[in-house]
Amino acid sequence: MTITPRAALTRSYELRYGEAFMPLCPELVKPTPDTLFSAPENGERANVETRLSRLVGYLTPIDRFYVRNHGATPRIERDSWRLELEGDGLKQPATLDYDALCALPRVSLVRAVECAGNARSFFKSRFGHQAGGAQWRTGAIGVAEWSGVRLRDVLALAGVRDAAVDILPEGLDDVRYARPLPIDKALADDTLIALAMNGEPLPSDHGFPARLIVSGWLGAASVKWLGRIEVACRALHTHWNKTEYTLAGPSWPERPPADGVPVSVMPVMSVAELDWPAHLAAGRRVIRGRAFSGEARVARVQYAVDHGPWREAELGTPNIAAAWVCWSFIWNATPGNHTLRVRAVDEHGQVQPDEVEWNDHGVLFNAVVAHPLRVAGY
Ligand SMILES: Nc1nc2c(c(=O)[nH]1)N[C@H]1C(S)=C(S)[C@@H](COP(=O)(O)O)O[C@H]1N2
Ligand SMILES: [Mo]
Repeated sequence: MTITPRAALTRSYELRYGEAFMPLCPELVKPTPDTLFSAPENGERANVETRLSRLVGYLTPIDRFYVRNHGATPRIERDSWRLELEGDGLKQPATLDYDALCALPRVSLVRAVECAGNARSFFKSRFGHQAGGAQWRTGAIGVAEWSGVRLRDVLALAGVRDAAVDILPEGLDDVRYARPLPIDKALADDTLIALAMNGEPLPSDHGFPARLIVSGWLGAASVKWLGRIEVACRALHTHWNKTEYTLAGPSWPERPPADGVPVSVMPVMSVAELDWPAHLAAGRRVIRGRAFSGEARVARVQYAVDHGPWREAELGTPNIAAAWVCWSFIWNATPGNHTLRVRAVDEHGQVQPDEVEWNDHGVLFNAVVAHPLRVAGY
């Protein structure tokens, strides 16, 4: 299989965007101008978060969808790409090319991908010290329409044994990123191998030619640049379910060989489509945002400005489970400094808490935050 050196790609973007084009993130292929993205502190070199104030429409456009990579984006040729299926959980191994995937029934789903570490930077503001990893604000989430094939249909080509326990999807990036997934979730109706995003072939940074989409789970489950899937009749462990993407620390149990509880479903959470701090002009403003909750649908969103009462925000359409819902309210902005609090409640009654417990890797922060609003005078 051919993997083009990244330098060659950067050059083609330079041609397209001109010499003056300065990417925020040199390890990525798509342009990441700082008008659309910000780079989290401690975020290595290949991570950019969405500026939520630049969202338009229900879906996150590709040009502003956050990227979380453990290394540089690899460039993979579609024609020489292969997906290897192997392991004692399969009746026989199989090798598929791109056309073999395309021949399977097509499925399109609107789904969120959210990093388990989204909002990690708030651990520092609450506890006084940083939790390990990229210091995301709240922009490590996006919602796209993913089209592809069911992982179940792909695995069926090799035959899954009843005794199968875990699968290990592996990426073709330098680090060979690979996080195990329980077989039940792997075989779920809405677990996909995506080949397209928002109607376009998957962009390189988002996993071209094929990536997993694991609905409602942490982004780390949705392995990009898929090259191999092992299916095993035993529990599988890698760095990414043992010592990263776990709830670990004094308040959490160890689950040997993991240092804590491996993260699966994402919690209920809301974000405002505002800069941090937000700068607004005084007068009647529409304040907007998004709310989401793992595999569930959001039922209500409430907001409070300064020390005012909680009020109901208006929810938009669509409201898709395991994606998000747009919310809004009208606020009469008066000059000065204000704070906005927002909390979402999902269809199962899960509500954003006021506080979360510390965890060492800084995952699953979903507490209500006080968003600073600066309103200029008339
Ligand atoms: N092969 C591979 N897949 C990966 C990663 C990676 O570094 N390598 N990062 C994971 C993490 S931690 C997240 S949050 C999502 C991010 O998806 P995105 O970059 O398309 O937004 O991809 C996941 N899949
Ligand atoms: Mo992530």
